[in-house]
Amino acid sequence: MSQQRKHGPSHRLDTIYATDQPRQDFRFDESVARVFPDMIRRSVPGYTTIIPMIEVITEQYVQTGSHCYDLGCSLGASTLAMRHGMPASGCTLVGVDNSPAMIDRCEHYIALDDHPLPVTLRCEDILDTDIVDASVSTLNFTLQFVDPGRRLELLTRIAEATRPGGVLILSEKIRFDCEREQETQTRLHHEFKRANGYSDLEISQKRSALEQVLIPETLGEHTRRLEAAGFRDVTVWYQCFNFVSMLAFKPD
Ligand code: GEK
Repeated sequence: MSQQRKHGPSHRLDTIYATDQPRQDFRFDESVARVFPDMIRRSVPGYTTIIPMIEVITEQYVQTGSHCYDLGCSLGASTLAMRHGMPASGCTLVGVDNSPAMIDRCEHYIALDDHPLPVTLRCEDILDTDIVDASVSTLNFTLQFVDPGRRLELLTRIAEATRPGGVLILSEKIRFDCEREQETQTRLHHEFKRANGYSDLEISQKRSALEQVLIPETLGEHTRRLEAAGFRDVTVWYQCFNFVSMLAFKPD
């Protein structure tokens, strides 16, 4: 049975692109923040697997007395996963997002969660935010929205601030050098969205809204830049269609 029939239309909150509208760049505003959990779950293959794994990975690499960062935290799904992988005291957890609508709602979700570790939320650009003495940092589908010309600078700052043995969790939509693979993976991603109840109109309007805003790169480009930034042993731990999650380690 398709996801569409299983869940039924009444469970769909994200109808932002359901009606024909003039093209506008996608923005993380109030209307997106309101439906975000539904939007990301139905749009990003593997998101619902990646989130709980961020807890598992954080638990493995968090270091006593260090700081952990969720960069581009949205409503805090990845922040809460990190929190649950961290000890109750001795470390700090910081979530950063430059969308006020996201941070406002994120505060709410953090308050509803019962883990004792305090979370600091910053409404800031991740390009400007302070990053110090880190063990685990997460960019869960955020780097893709950063100006490609500034990605190396950001990753270098993260690598320099990361303790030896620490890790960056980097999840991204990717593109492929091989035209056939690009076409196959894109088609399968669109089928995933269709199976989750998005119409062809919604898929095509969202695609064009994201065109100038979400700039995907190849796995090779990501690996080379992570290494240039000071990370080593870049490891793809998850892939579903054109969505991947990598680990990048700060050498001992
Ligand atoms: C999750 N990690 O649920 N500075 C700060 N925030 C930014 C910037 C920037 N320069 N650019 C984009 N953002 C989350 C999902 S969503 C992914 C992350 C998606 C923020 C933006 O406001 C949005 O909240 C988030 O990055 C990306 O696991 O929508 O595909």
